Amino acid sequence: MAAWNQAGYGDGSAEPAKLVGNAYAITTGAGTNTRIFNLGLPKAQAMAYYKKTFKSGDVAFMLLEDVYDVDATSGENYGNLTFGFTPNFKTEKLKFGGQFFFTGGANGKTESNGSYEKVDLSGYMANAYIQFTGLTGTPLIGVDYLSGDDESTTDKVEGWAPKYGTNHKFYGFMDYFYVGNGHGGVDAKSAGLIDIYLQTAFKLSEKAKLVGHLHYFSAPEARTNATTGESYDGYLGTELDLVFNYALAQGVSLSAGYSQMFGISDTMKQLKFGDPTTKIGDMQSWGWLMIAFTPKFL
Ligand SMILES: [Ca+2]
Repeated sequence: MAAWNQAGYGDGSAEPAKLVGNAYAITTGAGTNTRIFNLGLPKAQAMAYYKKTFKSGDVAFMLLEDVYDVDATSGENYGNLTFGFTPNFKTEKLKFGGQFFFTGGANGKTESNGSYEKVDLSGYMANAYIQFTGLTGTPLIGVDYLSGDDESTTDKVEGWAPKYGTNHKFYGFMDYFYVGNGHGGVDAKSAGLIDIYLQTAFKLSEKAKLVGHLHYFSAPEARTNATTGESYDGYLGTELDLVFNYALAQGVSLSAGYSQMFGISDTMKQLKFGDPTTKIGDMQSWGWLMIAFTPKFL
């Protein structure tokens, strides 16, 4: 069986991984890369999902197991299991609920003298939110807690990381966390995240809507500076996301967004750069413009 892109990216660079026989062989072009689409590649995956809807809400349960090969030839593998549930409730003027997930098993492997040791993983996340649907702007207040890796236990990973690209939807549109570079480590090896947020949406007219999100970020785990030995944890920064939507015509809408990160702390710099004295610009912001055309064919 061949992977879809055996010939490479089309720009001459090698594709990061190829399916050979029953395993993804690792190629080493510019460096070892076992990732495609910036996702880890499980060899096998099992999932179970059950959702029960009732009059005043719903609750969903999910189980997900990922199994990875340790290499292309040995047949050995390691895996981890994620399970949890998502309850949601609503009344006439309120919505509230949360998410609770745990991942346990192995985060990866280390190799010495041709034998593999699995690295223990046990991380969790919890979310709780309440939305006042009867108020102007339908304000939603929530908190996300993602466990971070304890840097003092190097033989195991205690962090929790979102899987399979759901990252952009959460933890701010600027994607500071779990999307691009790590924060005190990558994915489950990061310092974790506490995100306290307020979400609002104002209908300005029949055609126009303004969405505003505010995030207050902090880190549950500390990271030690390699040079000074000083430890950094707690508050990271405050992000404001604004999105303006306008319906131009039937099936055509214009969206414009602006986001800014305020009050970046020494802890954020330690987590991002490994150095709290790093100088960065005062304005950490981005803006975007999008025209969406969604025709109805039937
Ligand atoms: Ca650890």
